[in-house]
Amino acid sequence: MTDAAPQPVFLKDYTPFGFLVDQVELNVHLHPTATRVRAKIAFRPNPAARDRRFFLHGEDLTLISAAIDGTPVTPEITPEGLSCPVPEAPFTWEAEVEIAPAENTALEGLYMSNGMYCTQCEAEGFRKITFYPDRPDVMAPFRVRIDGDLPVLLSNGNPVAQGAGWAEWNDPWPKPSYLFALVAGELVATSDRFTTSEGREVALNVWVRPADQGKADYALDSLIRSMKWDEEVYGRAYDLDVFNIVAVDDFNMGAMENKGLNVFNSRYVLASPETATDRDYENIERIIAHEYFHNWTGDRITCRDWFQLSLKEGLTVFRDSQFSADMRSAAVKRIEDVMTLRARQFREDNGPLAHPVRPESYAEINNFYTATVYEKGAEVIGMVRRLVGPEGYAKALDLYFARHDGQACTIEDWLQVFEEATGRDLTRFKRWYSQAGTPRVKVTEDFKDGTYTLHLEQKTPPTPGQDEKLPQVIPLALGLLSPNGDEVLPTTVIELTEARQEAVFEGLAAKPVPSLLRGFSAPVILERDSTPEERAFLLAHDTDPFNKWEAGRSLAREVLIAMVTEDAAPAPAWLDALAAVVRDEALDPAFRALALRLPGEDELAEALADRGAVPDPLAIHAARERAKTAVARHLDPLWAGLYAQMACPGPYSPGAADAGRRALRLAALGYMARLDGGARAQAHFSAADNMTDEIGALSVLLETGGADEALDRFARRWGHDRLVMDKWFGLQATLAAPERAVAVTRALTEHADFTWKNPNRFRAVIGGFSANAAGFHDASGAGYDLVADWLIRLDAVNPQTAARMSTAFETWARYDEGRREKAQAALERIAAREGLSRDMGEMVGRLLAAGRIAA
Ligand code: 0A1
Ligand code: ZN
Repeated sequence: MTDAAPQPVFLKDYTPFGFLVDQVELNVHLHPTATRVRAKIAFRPNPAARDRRFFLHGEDLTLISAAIDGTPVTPEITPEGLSCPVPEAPFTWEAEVEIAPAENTALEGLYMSNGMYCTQCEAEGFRKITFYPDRPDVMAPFRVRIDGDLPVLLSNGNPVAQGAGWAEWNDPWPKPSYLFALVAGELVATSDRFTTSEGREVALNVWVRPADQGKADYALDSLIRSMKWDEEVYGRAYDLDVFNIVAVDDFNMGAMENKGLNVFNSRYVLASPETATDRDYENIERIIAHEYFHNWTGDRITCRDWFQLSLKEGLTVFRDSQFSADMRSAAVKRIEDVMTLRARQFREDNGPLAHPVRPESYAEINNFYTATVYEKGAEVIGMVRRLVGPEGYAKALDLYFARHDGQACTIEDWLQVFEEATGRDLTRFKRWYSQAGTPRVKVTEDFKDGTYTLHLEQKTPPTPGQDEKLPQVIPLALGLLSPNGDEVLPTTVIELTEARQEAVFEGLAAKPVPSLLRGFSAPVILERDSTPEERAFLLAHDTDPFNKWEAGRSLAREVLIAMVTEDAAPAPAWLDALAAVVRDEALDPAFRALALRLPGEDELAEALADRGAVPDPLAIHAARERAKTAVARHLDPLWAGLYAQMACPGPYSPGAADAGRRALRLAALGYMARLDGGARAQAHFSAADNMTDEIGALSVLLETGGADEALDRFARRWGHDRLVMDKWFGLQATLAAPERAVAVTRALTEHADFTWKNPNRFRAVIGGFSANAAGFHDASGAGYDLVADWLIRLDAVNPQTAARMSTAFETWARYDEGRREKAQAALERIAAREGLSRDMGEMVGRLLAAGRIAA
């Protein structure tokens, strides 16, 4: 290992940088292996700082020359950066460095992707472009000149001037270096214009490679809707003359909010009905909105340090969720968000990688772009909004933008505007930022003489480094239903603040059925003994769409657990309740499709572990298969009608209404395949005129067997399209039967088109396989070894993506001793590697340490 115990950075150690930057001028002369970057930076002493040591971050840079106020200097250089004596007055720093973007496989800093140059600077990539105080609290205007033999040369801000082989850009808004971007390539734009509420004319461009021309319309349309929405809902207008979006094939994450020049993973830009699924369209809309919204929540107001990451990410995820809810079905969006939260964030919070929304230390910040910082961070904002109400929220946000525009802020600044705007004390609420783990709320009840009492107890389990937990402030939205199904108490929010509390409801004629945690009003786990009859009753009668779905989901979970642990038959009450939902034409098809989706294998494993059992991945897989077949049989009379009824007339539209119909139709197709041997799915596959139907039918065939021919046809048809082929690779790894999964995945890694250095392709295969619970947790340990081998291989070229993928091992400690031993051995093998990255070193260290405690 390079660094067995990488030096952690602590939140408590924050100190401001000793200097302010008034202006940055960059001149980038592009060359694949010898790009020259000249920087001229105006520094002056920071009156708010005591420490005046002049240290500039810099990694993998060859320094050609350096000067202060025109006089050459010879700084002291380490692998992390340089230092040198400087005047005690304002001064100009100049440096020229050389870098090799074509050799940059880590995809941080300036790199190349298919002949185009692009940058990724968040979190700490700018230091690979030039020497700089690469920290978010140093904000400056940037002026950039690019020289390069490519037709399109882009950077942040407004274009100043351009000629053959050069272009100049000026970004007047002070920004931290992580928002710097540069793109150069042979690109074509899909363009439009937008006039802001402030009367500014903005040129909008979505840049793609010529071969992808024609696939950017939906991204552009999503951008325009996002701009309008942010003006209408948050009063935020755009602030430059151009807004550029670029699609790139090699990208570590989803997209990046660089000021005025968003860079996107091409999978979140490119779409046509033939190549993109409904889910892809939905993701494009959401991520375009997310990056655009960052212009205010991230760029204009940024983070003081990386511990405050959720200040911009939690808030921006919250905003993009509101946007998606407005564009589509709010109920369906909420259900999908909660499914993701539980699958990713609850899993994180309950395992060795648990950390607070605002972490207190890290070795590598790239490891903290997590579901906790993003999704739990968004839930925390949703709770604040629930506590202060929509008007209080709007007032606080106005104050936030007015007071902090142009600043690098903290969670304290954020909470302070709520306290001032609403008069509410958030001292206790702030624990949501510092305490890791998912609170459990245990509910018991009694009913006497018309009085119904809920006894509520909350407890947060220990997480690594945090044994003792304090009670959280939990907004609990609830309603009460009378036994005949009428709502006797409409949605009411009660606030839990103590470890134990009661809520009393008087004057009731009969014992009500409670509908608790409506709309999933807080990211907690509700524990309450409930009968299948009561769940079926709520599934039929609850007026809250989230809880209606939740009732069905928890019913399904209980049934499946009984099937695993007691080898029980699927409960008829569940099958009947499901049939009633599917038959109910008053319900949104998208909702009905969600109701037909069974809890995943990982969710069941988690539920079992939670009850003190050791989950058996194969038994879970088998029970789930049996349950699906039982559903198929029980609802057999419904499928054909549903399949016919949900066909979409007219040309493909990615909107929520048609997407919901397709989802329900494909769900029906999936169940039908268990009865007709896949005949209808084969026909559906052959007749498909859009990717949703094509890949939907292919998934059905993969699950039920008999997909070989369809796979071949698909590959012949789409072999030229990287994004479509990612789906082909991913599905096979994810859906392979447990006993074949390792072999199938290994074969995929041997495929000529397994271009593993491309993060999307690596994620499709290795990430897809890791999501195949029964395959990955194969008792032989072969799944662990396969993933470990590939993590080791990728770590040497792309530490960031490799480290993210190590979360495959997040749940290893919940399994039996045999599996634990093998998983631990695989992790130890990674940890022992010579030259392991800091990213991977930290992840594997955390995975192992907490696992050993649990073991
Ligand atoms: N800020 C971006 C995501 C992002 C984060 C880190 C990156 O590299 C380490 C790249 C992108 C967002 O929230 O969309
Ligand atoms: Zn973001």
